[in-house]
Amino acid sequence: MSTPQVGIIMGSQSDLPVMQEAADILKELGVEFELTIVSAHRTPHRMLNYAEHAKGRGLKVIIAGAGGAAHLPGMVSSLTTLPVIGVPVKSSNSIDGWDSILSILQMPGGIPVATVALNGAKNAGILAAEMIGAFEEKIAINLADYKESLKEKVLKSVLDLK
Ligand code: RP5
Repeated sequence: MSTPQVGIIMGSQSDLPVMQEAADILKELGVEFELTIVSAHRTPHRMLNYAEHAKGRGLKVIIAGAGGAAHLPGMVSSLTTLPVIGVPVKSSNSIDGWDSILSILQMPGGIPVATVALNGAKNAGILAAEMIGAFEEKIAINLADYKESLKEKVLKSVLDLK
């Protein structure tokens, strides 16, 4: 197994059912990844260490998921020059999901987090693969095949309706 290119992190094990979708699509697209739990509030030093060493360890993109007062993606972005994709999670401590979305989305100027939809870990995985695919033709080809399969599914459902 080669060096992971994408780091998937989440604030709690309770985020895993959502964040697993990022891992699944990265696997399907042939992108090496690692997955672990890093809590901004409960393990702040671990977060600092993860973010500061991510680039040096060879990661190219970080996907960070959290719910409620979701500070993990933004704080990680503040500590690295790697692109950070944020996944708002509708967690048990989230009122209705908007708290997670806005905590991740409304970043101050200079510290971007590319925020996907609520529980949108699958798209986070695809977006990370697209960033890698901009420089690696093999991954770009896998993405093109994936998007072709989406098109074929729709066209099949059109035919099934007839
Ligand atoms: C956030 O609080 C985590 O990312 C999770 O979405 C939420 C709830 O965490 P647990 O109380 O389930 O560990 O920091």
